[in-house]
Amino acid sequence: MKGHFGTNLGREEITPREVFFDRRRMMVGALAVGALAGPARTFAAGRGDAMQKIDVVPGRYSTDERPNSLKDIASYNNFYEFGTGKNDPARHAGKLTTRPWTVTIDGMVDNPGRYDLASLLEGVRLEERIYRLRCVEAWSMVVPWVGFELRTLLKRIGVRSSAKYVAFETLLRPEEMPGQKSRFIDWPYREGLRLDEAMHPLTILATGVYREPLPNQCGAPIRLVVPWKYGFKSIKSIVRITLTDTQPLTTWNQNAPQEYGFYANVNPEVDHPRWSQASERRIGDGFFARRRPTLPFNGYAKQVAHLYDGMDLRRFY
Ligand SMILES: Nc1nc2c(c(=O)[nH]1)N[C@H]1C(S)=C(S)[C@@H](COP(=O)(O)O)O[C@H]1N2
Ligand SMILES: [Mo]
Repeated sequence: MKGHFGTNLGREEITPREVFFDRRRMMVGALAVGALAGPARTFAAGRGDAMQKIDVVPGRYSTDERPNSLKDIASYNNFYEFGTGKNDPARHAGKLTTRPWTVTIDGMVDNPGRYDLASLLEGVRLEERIYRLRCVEAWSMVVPWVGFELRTLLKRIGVRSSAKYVAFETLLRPEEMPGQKSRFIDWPYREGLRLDEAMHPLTILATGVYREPLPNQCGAPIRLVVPWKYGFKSIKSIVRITLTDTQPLTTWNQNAPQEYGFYANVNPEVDHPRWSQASERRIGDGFFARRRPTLPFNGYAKQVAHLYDGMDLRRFY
């Protein structure tokens, strides 16, 4: 962990660490992750090396498909805070200041507060998870994320039994996010998950890619990754996580409810009103390469389909 965000982040305005860091529970969490994922592997170059890699353990559920290049992953992005073109985030996100960074965690939790990111990550064992990302515009990528299960954080914060959903918000900072100067979206960008989706071990908070800290355009310093849902659910540059008992507003559902539902599970049988979702174009394959069939739940049906037993997925799209 050290070297990822450094240890010298500002600690001003944060909730006293004692409130949150029950040492024993934290250690148990770290051990549990290690036990599931096998022995720690270090990909690090020598100490002091500018290119030092993040320590990670190989995580569960990784696809064995070949990951996209870092260049693809960092140059073909959706991050409307920096413009609507796929290259805009790479061009403009460099301006974003990502440290210090705090995440407010509030609502139906035992330990609400405004937490310094470094302190939130202390003791968390980072994993590498190679996941498919499937965008609603029918392109896809394979990304070697570095991250940890969202449920690890939620358990440490203490979720009250009344909570049913988790809401997320991105940073609002128009001085550094030029896209926020136009009002086509009611900023900040918002997303949400049902609590059982948020607690699913496939749902991670990512802080890196290719064992490096996230490039800003990929949602630095911390973003959500929900691999069985369309890409827009994977909210970037998170500053607030709220536990609530009502289904949260989400940016795309609010903007165009007939096109973007709250659930947004990848589903080849439910078309987007303006195009088919039955197949996808893998970035890096070349524009004329054959499209690939899209898999239900983006290939993660075995792990997550049960979450939707008895639900009509045409209605709850
Ligand atoms: N804050 C924020 N998060 C966001 C977006 C955005 O515009 N703003 N775009 C979403 C969409 S539509 C997709 S497909 C993914 C893209 O993630 P990537 O650029 O890392 O591939 O980010 C999602 N998260
Ligand atoms: Mo997307």
